[in-house]
Order: sequence, then structure tokens, then C-alpha cells
Amino acid sequence: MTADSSKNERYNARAAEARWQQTWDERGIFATKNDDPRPKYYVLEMFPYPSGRIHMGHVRNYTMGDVVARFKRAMGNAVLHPMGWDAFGMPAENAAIDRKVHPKAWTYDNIASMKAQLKSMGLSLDWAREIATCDPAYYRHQQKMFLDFLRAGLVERKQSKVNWDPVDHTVLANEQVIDGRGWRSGAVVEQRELTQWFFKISNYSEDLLTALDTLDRWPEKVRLMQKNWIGRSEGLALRFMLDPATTPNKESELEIFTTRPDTLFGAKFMALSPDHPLAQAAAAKNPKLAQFIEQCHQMGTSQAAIDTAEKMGFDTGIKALHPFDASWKLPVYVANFILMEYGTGAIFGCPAHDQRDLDFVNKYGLGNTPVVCPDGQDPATFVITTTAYDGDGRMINSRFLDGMSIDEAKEEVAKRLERETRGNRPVAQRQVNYRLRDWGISRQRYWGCPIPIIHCDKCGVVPVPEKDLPVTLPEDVSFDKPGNPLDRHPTWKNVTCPNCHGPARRETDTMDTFVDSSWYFARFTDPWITTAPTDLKCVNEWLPVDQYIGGIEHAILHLLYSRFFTRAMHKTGHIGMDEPFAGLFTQGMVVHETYRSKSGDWVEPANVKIDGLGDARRATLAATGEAVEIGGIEKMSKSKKNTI
Ligand code: OW5
Ligand code: ZN
Repeated sequence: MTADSSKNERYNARAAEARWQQTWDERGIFATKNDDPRPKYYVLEMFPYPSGRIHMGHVRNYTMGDVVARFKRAMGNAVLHPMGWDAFGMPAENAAIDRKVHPKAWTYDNIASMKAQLKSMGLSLDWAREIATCDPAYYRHQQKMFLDFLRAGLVERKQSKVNWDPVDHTVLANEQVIDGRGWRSGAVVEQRELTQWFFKISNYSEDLLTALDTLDRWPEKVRLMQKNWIGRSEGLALRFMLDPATTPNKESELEIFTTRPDTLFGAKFMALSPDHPLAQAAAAKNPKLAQFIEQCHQMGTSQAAIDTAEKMGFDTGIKALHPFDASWKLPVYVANFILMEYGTGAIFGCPAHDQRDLDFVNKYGLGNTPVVCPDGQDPATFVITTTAYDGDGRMINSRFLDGMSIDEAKEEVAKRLERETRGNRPVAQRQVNYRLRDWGISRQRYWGCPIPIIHCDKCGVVPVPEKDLPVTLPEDVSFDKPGNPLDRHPTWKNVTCPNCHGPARRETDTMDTFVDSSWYFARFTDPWITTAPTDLKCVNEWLPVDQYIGGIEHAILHLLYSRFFTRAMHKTGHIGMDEPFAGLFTQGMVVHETYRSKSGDWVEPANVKIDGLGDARRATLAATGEAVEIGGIEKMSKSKKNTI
């Protein structure tokens, strides 16, 4: 609108909205009272990262929530519609590194400008309940719950393999490793064994899975994504005998996990994870194998990295005996696509019915024998060449299993092998496996919630006594060197042990920011209480959230972590239920075409001139006429510059 029209129009938005917004503020009409007797309705949008300024994704999200809030208010409900800030995280630290501004100052400046922007939208929010996760008044309660979870057996400290960036001196999430290199430094990522803190989300694998069926106001798509992420599979843990003449230290057996025991007669090889103890033992006597394992470790740990990397193996010379025929010997390989974290870190490969195994045998010339024949195919002529068959059918080439269905064959194999014993133990046992791993929450970063633990040489791991909470971040830190500023702070980490009063050190890792966002919705129900994370009466009256609204990119991580955290809070007495979000609406991404210049740099849409239509559509740099390559339509992002 022009300056002129703003005077003449009947509705002068600029003046009217500011006036009404001020009146709403003064009268506090969107402030909700916890003792309001009307029926309660809790509508919540995923709270923002204070990244600088709001973007179109925020506008969509908070507008939708506002429509619901105003509708429910008009219908006579007491509506809770709060807002806060997901304020910890790497962007604040990166700003500190790049622009020499303190993460705290950067964060609170951004909060101020984004709050002004949200206010100018006229959203009907209860600002009296505003929280920021970087406020010690918030994170002290998170530290308290960490200690409660620890006592309840829901927290564990263990060694685990991580992606380590040797230049930035930090652990990287799997998503931050691109083609084996750190996303920021470009350095080749190493795999390191680090001791880290874990939340035992896998204790709840089965419950998190079955309770998905009760979430009837969630999108089917999100439930399916969580189901696949949890990845329940039924199978058989099966002990293969090894030929001790071929093993490094006379090892005599190898336990594997399989979901396809029906395909045992199609086995062509065994494969071990590079981290399997047997692989390690063999490598100790074989430098070439040690070298191969080293090479495997140069690859990222993510499933995506493993799926896209070329299948590689190394024949250890070890032979395994087929469980139904001791004269049938299978070569044992170490292979880069077997994860130690899944099952036992060892498999048998049936190439005809598994694509990875087929790619593997085709590379190493081990052949394949189909053992499941699709209906309508002639078993005599059915062959597999480059595409594995994983569909239904009848068993063939499988001795006593021939003619059975897959399910009958699975049952028959399980029955026979669980009856058979070796060393007083059954050769096989039915087992349920989950893909879901425990949640590693340690980050070697400054701008996060300190983990309230003290390390003492005498007493080991000692929880910070509750009277000493919160453990607050020191403010005098420097970002001039890579690594964790908490670690090299001159005094912060030196403390006396609460147990023996000797010299001890603070834990310098901070928590993953997804911990912060796993319970903020509960804190909103009474953000004023200082003695506990939640007031039980308030939290149980308001929760579960009636309508939660946010981006689809959180379908798995945030929405699964929050479901776990709510269960953990339930177990430790901070909440009275298991499911935090009764209704969920997910919005998609705002997208735009991408453009690249000849030199490969991303180009902003504003600088591109488009001519022609359909196949004749061409792009050039508006300024110079240089040809521009038109790329895919992708989620708007600063890095790809496809924003308007
Ligand atoms: C926006 C939603 C997002 C979420 C909410 C807050 C974005 C949808 C996708 N703090 C966490 C968070 O996600 C939430 C916790 C509960 C874990 C865009 C994104 C988009 C992005 C960038 C730009 C334009 C559009 C251009 C930027 C150019 C700058 C120059 N989405 N759609 N469009 N916080 O702050 O990211 O999922 O529900 O609202 O989002 S958040
Ligand atoms: Zn001690």
C-alpha cells in the first residue's frame, strides 16, 4: 500500500492494527488463567529458533495456530496459546565465531526482533508465559529431570562410535557428514570411540510403536514414518559353527541375526561388521584386513552413507558351517555395509532375495541360488541376475522346505533350530529387534544446557547435588579457537567433588537442543513455578496439547523425542500421561526453483532472468546475460539462495 492510500482507505491497516494490538496488550486479553473454569483447549505451534527474522514458514505456522485459537475462544473455551524460544544451538555459536558477538547477546537480540515481528502479525498469544530455553530459570529444571532420569535408569553413559571432525574438534550428527567430510570444515571425518551420555529411548521401542495406533488425530504419514524409524523386526538369533582351523584364535561359533531364516539354503557368504570382535581379532593377524577396516572407518556412520557407498568386502579366510549341513562351508567376509549396532553385527548373505547381498556377490563372483519362486514362474527356469526378488512365493532349492510358503519355512527353520542345542544352549532363538537406537545427547559445544555431572578420579561419575542447580554457563568465553570453550575455560570446570571433597572436574559437554524442545509444551502450563519443572495439577489439566502444528521436518526426531520424554517425565513423577500431542497437523515446506551459475555458485531468483516456456525455458544472469543452470524445486534455504 502506498503512503497515500493508507490515508484514504476506509481500513487503515498500519494505524488500526497497531492501535488494536496495543489495546490487546494493555488489557491482557490473550493471557490465560489456569483457574479459568471453562473447558480447556491447548493449541500450540512449534516454537521458533531465534535465528534472526521470521520467514514465510513461520508466518504460515503461526497463522494457522492463531485461527484455531481464535475459533476455540469464540466457541467458549479457555484457550492456552503460548509462545517461546528454542534458543540454544549451533547457529548462535557460529555467529560468535564469524562475527565476534556473544551467543547470548546474539540470541536475545534476535528474540527481540522476532518478537516484534510476531506482535506485528497480531497473533493472539499469551506473552505472559514466554520462555527461552537458554534461560537458567528454564534449564535448571531440565538438569533436575536429567538427574531424575539417571536415578530411574533412563540415562546411561557409554562408549559409542561418533563422527569426529578433526578440524572443528567436534562430534557431527550423521546429517552433518556430506560425502565423508565435515559440512563446515570440509575435513575428512573420522570415526571415534567417545564416552557419551544417552537417553534410553530404546527402553520404550515397543510402547512408542504400539501407542502410535492411539494417535488417531495424527497424520497417517507421520505415524508411518515413526513406525519405520522404530523398525521392529521379528527374526532369529542363530549360532553358526565356525571351522576352528580357519579362525584367528580357535573361535568356534558366530552368532547372527536374520529376519529371513527361510532363505538359509540360498546362503552364499557370511559378513561381519568392521567393528565385530571376530573381524578385529582377524585384523590383528592380518595387516591387509586391518587396512581394509581402517578404510571402512573413513566412511560416515549414517544409514544414508552406508546405503550409497559402494559395497566392499574382504575375505577373512574363515569358514562357517551351514546349520543344516556341516559339509557346506561358507566364506566369512568383513563388509562395509554391516552395522555393529544392528542385531549382532553379523549376517548370512542370501543374494537372490536381498539387493545388497546380490550387489556384493556380483562384485566378488560368489553366485546366487534362488530359493523363493514367485507364483506363476517356473522354478526350473527362474533365475536372478542383477535384481533381487524380495516378494512372496513358494520355497525351492531348499531340501525339506521345498513347496512351503515363506511363513511356513520361517516357522519350520525356527522350530528345528531352537530344538537343537550346542553347549546347553539352543542353536537359535526367536528375537524381536528394533532399528531405534538410544539417543546420544552429548554435544561438545558451549551454547547448550550443561550436563549436571562431576567427574572425580576417586568417585567416578557424581551427579551435581540438587541444591547446586542450576549449573550455569560461564559468560567469559572465547571462540577464537576450534573446540569447546567450556573445556578450555580457565576455571569453570574445576570444582570440588560433592562426595569426597577432593579436586574434580565438571562435565563440559552440553545437551542436544532437542532435549530443550522435548518438554517446553509442559512448562508452558505453569512457567512460573520455581520448585519443580511442572505443577502436576496444571500440567495434567492442560495436556495433552489438543492441536499441535509444525513442520513435517520434525515428523521423526522432535515428535519422537517428545513422546519419549513425556514417558520419562511420567515415570519420574513430573506428568500424568504418556502422549503429549493429541492432535497434530504438519505443514510442508515453502519451496522454490534453484539456480546455479557457470562457476557452480547458487544464484538468487531475483538475479535471474527467465525466457521461454516448457522445454525452451532458459535462465540467464539478469546483469550479465551469462547462462544459468535451472535446478530442482527445493526447500527454500539460505545456502541454496532460492529465497524471495
Ligand atoms: C516453521 C516451520 C517449523 C516449525 C516452526 C518453527 C517450518 C516449516 C518448513 N525450534 C524448532 C523449529 O523448527 C521446533 C522445535 C519444536 C524442535 C520454510 C521452512 C522456509 C525456510 C526459510 C525461508 C523461507 C521458508 C527463507 C529464509 C531466508 C532468510 C534470508 N519451512 N517452510 N518454509 N524452529 O524456527 O525452524 O517446522 O513448525 O515454524 O520453525 S523453526
Ligand atoms: Zn570424589
